[in-house]
Amino acid sequence: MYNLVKFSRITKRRCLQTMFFTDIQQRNKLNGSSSTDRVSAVHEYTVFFKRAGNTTNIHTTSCVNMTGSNETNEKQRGALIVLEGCDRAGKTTQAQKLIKSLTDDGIKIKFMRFPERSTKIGRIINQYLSCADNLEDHAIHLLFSANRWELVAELLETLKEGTSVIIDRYAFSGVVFSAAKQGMALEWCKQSDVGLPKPDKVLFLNLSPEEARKRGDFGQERYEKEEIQKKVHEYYMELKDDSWKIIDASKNMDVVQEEIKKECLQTIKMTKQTLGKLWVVEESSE
Ligand code: Z5A
Ligand code: MG
Repeated sequence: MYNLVKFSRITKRRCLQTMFFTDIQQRNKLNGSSSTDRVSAVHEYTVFFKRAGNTTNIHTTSCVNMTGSNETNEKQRGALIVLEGCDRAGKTTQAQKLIKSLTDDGIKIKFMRFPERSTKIGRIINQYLSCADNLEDHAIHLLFSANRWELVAELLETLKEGTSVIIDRYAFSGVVFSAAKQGMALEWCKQSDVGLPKPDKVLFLNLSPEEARKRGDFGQERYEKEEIQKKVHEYYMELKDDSWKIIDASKNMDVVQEEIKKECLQTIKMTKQTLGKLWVVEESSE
């Protein structure tokens, strides 16, 4: 009886191992990387089995299993990558270049941005940003947040089908621009975005307000003032965690692009199946 159980466990493990390698090799092919990239395959396999062998410790509240199952041949989800940074740091320019370059390389990739001004909520935000309308500080903060929540289903669906998403600004912008105002605490500002999909990587394009001023159109919209930008930078640094990478955005556009692309490819390659939830503390199910 013991031998039978042992045998079936080993057999099961071997089957899973074969399926897992095949899956990774297929993904590598799609991503344009070498199908013999065994080092990363072995790494992913090890991480996977550490988890699978310890299922009681997998926390359920702080991450989203993209398939809703624990089958091993599940489709690899896309990576969620966010570009953040102060005004005129080059987020939109870099995001667009990146989308083109990754698409040309055959990688499934989609562009999103916040605020997304084309929705009903987005149109109100646009009126506010262009100073055509005024809104109470807490109210506009919640609208920025609602603008993200209204697109979460679309975002999750895209990731689930294996397409990576590059987002130009996200909840971090929401928090820092509101917190830079009088009487709005950073912790309060985070609350409405708690539980959003957590980015696998945040690329922070770092540029001083002095450098930003030299770039086009600075000062046209509501927050484009130097003292606000300085506070915004401070708050960004308070939100920074291990998933952030600071990029020097004062360099030449192509140099910046090269660094960003390298980070994205690495993130796409190493993306785990479970997607975290933003600012949700991990809880063990024990
Ligand atoms: N906001 C908020 O309050 N709450 C929220 O929840 C969210 C946002 C999501 C509008 O956002 C405002 O909304 C924003 C935060 C607030 N306010 N501010 N400040 P937006 O994303 O729509 O803002 P934008 O109008 O697109 O500006 P931006 O994002 O700050 O700029 P950017 O995308 O970082 O820069 P860019 O448009 O790519 O480049 C700017 C110029 O610099 C352009 O002429 C480029 O050609 C040039 N450029 C770019 N890179 C370089 C390099 N490397 N060298 C030289 N020149 C360069
Ligand atoms: Mg932009």
